[in-house]
Amino acid sequence: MIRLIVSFSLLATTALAAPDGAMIYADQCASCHAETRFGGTGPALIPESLGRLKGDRLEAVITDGRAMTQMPSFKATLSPDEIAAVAAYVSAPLATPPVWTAEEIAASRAMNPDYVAATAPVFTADPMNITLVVETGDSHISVLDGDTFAVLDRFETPFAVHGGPKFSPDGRYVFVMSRDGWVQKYDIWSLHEVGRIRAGLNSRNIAMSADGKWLAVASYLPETLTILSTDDLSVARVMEVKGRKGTPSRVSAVYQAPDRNSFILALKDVPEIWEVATDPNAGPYHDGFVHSHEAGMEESLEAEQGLFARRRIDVSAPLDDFFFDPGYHNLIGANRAGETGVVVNLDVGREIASLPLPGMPHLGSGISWMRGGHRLMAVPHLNEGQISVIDMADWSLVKIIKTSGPGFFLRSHDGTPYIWADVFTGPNKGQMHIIDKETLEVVKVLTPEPGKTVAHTEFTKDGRYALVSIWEQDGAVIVFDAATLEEVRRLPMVKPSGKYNVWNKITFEDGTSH
Ligand code: DHE
Repeated sequence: MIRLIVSFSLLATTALAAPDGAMIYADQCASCHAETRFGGTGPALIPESLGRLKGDRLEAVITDGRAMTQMPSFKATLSPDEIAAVAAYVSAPLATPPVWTAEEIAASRAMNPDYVAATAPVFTADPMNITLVVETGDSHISVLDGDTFAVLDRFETPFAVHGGPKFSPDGRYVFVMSRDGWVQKYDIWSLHEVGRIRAGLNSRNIAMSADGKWLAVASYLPETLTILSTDDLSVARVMEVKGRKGTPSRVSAVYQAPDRNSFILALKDVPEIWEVATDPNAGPYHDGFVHSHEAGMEESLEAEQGLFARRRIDVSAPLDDFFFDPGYHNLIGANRAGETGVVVNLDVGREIASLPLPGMPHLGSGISWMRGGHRLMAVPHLNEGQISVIDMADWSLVKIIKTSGPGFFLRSHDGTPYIWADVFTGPNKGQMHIIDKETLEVVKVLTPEPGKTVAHTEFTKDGRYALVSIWEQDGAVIVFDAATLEEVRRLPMVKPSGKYNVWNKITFEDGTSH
């Protein structure tokens, strides 16, 4: 009898036992996403990398798979409970904090054995007017001839490319980064990938040094700035990012400051901005700046010099999302509450002004231009249907331009009188506002594909045409005549996001984000 009861209770326990997410992961997922969950042929499955893919949305991806990728549907293999268990497992933090050292970065480097560097462009198109279209829907980049809009090549990228690709100063090579920290080097002249390396586990963006020798990779995980040699993607330096008091900090973004021969880092977790020299003759960069005349309170002034010397600039609270003035003397950063812009003068190394920018300003998408002898800058807001226009001489607010919803990207070009401003969220996400740079009035609202997200504009080298994304899986890039605002071409693309013209990028055209 006792034996019977024991057997029955064992049976009941087995029948009622919740599915084991870890075991399902090892069985079904690890071959593509790696035992470590750091990613393999599939992306990393750790909370830091999942972003907005949580709960029901994550379970839906496991259930249905992802169209046009290698992610299959598990509907027929796993029950809803098993899918929920594995989703919960990948959403939980790793038992031990992930490690990604310089050695592991170096070991991930894979150069393309088929790559042969061409001695001249293998196409007849103007190499300065090439435009890249990032197609996030199936992880590819299309290489467009900026005059004929013919697709010269379409190459595969790592999953989830984010931020602007960065071009070498001569426009020949481009570097692309994915949220999983992969950096890919592509030779535009040869239309071939050169190689790739994984610089971080969860990365934010990349920046190119003014001399084209170094590429910096900002990461959340680990909390590092990785500096690669652009030549062969080898690791030049991995800087652990820790505040003055030793607190580790994620790097929100790294920016290239060509006029200063440096990288500027936005730090997420400590009230500091870092400047890292890309000039071997730099310095001394004063690091510690705490000094008081009270007895015993004086602290020594540390100094670094030479290549990759680091300077700390103290700010009152962590700042994100930077916009720079021409010459890179000042930056504007957004405070965490998303209500204020803070101006930091990089020459003197301190905050000099603040301005009201309520509604989550997206300073990284800011642009600037000259109007009546004044340099103005315009910034969209992620939470408000408005664009703030600021006079960069005295940081005063010139105007708030109302739009039909919150926007993400702003673009213009020296060769056009207009700013193109999208609406990224809400019922009007299909609208593109055309704003006159002189009157600051919305002169037209384009709705090329009602109901579909229409976002991100890039211009051709001469500013004659504006390329806009229909940001959908069965999307397109629409080419508009930038003067008449008429559609002239429609190129089918798979969820196209950002577009990047070689000339506009390497000349730091005013109308483009850098
Ligand atoms: Fe981006 C650029 C940060 C969400 C598409 N985004 C940038 C840059 C930063 C940034 C710091 C500038 C880097 C550069 O180009 O060197 N982005 C952030 C965020 O903090 C935010 C709000 C949240 C996050 O998850 O990271 C965010 N970004 C998004 C998206 O959801 C977008 C729309 C879709 C996607 O692909 O993830 C998106 N971000 C982009 C694009 C650029 C970008 C296309 C480059 C714009 C350009 O013209 O240069």
